[in-house]
Amino acid sequence: MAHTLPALPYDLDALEPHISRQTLEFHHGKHHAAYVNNLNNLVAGTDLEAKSLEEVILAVAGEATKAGVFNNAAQVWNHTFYWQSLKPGGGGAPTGALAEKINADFGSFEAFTEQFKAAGATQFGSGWAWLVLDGGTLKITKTGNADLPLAHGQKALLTMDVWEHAYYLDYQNRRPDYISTFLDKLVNWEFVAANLAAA
Ligand code: MN3
Repeated sequence: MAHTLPALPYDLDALEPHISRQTLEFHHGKHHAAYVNNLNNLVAGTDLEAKSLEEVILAVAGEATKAGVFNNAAQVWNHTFYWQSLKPGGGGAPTGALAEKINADFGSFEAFTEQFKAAGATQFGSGWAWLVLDGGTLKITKTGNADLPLAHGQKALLTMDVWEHAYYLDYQNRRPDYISTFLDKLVNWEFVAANLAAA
C-alpha cells in the first residue's frame, strides 16, 4: 500500500510558544514527509509493497540488509505517534486509571517524570524516549535513531522525539528545556490513557 503523510492533528501554530510553527513546518512537512517518500520508493516493486506500515516494520526489523526500509518505516510510525503524543494546552499530570497505573508501577508521578526526563536527556545523539507497556508493566525506555517499542515486543503509550530537528530551532542545544516543556505543557495524556485502555 502507498504510505501517506497524515495531517497534523492541530494547526501548525497550535503548539506555540513551546514548539514553533517553523519547527512543525520542517519537522512534519520536510522530515516526516521525506520518511514517507523514502519508504514508498524503497518498497515499490518488492514483496513489502502490499504490507501495512506495522507489517513492514516487523518484517524487516533486525534484517541488516533492510536497514533503510526499517529506518524509514519506523520513522514514519514514530512521527505519527509523536504528533498524537502532543496537544495544545497539554502537560501536567494524568488522572484516572492511567494515574493509578503510573503510581503503581513507578511509585509516584514524580518518579515517572524523573525517569522520563533522564531517558530523554541521556539518549546519546538521535532517538526517542518512550513510556511503554511491557508484559503488563509500565516502563520508560529510550531508543536510538529510528528504533521503536514495536520491534521489541512492547506497546508504545507515549513518545518524545529527541532528534535535534525536534527542538533545535526553538531550544538550540538546550534539550533538557525542551524535555521539561514537553512534560509541563504538551503531553496529550488523553492519548496515553486511550493507548493504555486499548492495550
Ligand atoms: Mn523527528
